[in-house]
Amino acid sequence: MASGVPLFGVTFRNPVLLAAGTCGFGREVSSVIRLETLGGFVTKSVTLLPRAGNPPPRVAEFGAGMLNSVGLANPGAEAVRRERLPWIEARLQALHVFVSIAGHTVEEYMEVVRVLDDGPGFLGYELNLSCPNDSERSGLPFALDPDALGCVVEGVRALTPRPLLVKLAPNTPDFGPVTSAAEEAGADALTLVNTVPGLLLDPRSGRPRLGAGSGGVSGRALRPLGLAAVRQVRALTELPLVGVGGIVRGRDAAAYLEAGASLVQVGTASFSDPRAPERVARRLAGWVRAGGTGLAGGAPARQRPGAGRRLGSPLGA
Ligand code: RRO
Repeated sequence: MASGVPLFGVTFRNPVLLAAGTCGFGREVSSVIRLETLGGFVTKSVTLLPRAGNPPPRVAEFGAGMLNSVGLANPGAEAVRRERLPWIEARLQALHVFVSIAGHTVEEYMEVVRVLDDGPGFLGYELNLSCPNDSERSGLPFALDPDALGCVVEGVRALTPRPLLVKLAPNTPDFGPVTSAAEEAGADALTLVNTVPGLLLDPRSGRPRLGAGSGGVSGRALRPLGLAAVRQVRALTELPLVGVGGIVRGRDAAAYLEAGASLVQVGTASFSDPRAPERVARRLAGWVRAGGTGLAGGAPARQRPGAGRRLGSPLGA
């Protein structure tokens, strides 16, 4: 395994996490994914009230990945606080867990944090500001509106000292304004990227393959977009970056670290092969040992003053 990654005042066993929306709250995948081989995971996005999600089918495969429109199905903040976090606390102490949170308004994000913040079992939050499958706000995610994004981050920042990852969208025309807005409002790191909006049609009927119509593209097709985003944002900020999109092999994860990420997330690859995340972590370590990255001198990332610790190499090398 790659050696530990010191970040946010803890050490991640390795740089590989499971991505939001691909592992539930840990328990759902714990019989098929050896979670203890990973650095941690991000939960399914949590909203204040339970959401049933979108009509089926919610996922469709295509040659280069997957399209989804799950529609934020989740049990709501109270149930997560009462049932899911205690399970994580009891079973997964060596893992670092981020709770993904989502909402329609700044106040909803804040309310979710008020419900969860004194709960057990998690390190911090990933603010999902980039869900492509939410029709509120005229379908414009917070991540495409720097002012709105800044308001959410600022509102949550005032409520919690826990680390805040801010998850951005790949279809941002210019990462500059959203990066500055997140940083100025107190983000501790940026997660790049969420899925990109897309559509699959049945060629005979002309009808969408997903019940909700369009959805978010993930998997291999997303990798060039994720890498481009990490490289661009690396030049804009010294905040730590978390790279996600199309990671299937150790070398894909290594490319994200080369582009400037400190941690990576594996998502879609684990659906077809639950051993994929563990293999990515193992092969990434081999890749680094073999000198496949030029990272031994350390990453350029810094941490928000107050979050405290200076970063070493993202690989702990
Ligand atoms: O639940 C979803 O449909 C979903 C979410 Br919240 C997200 O952030 N990204 C995505 O592709 N699907």
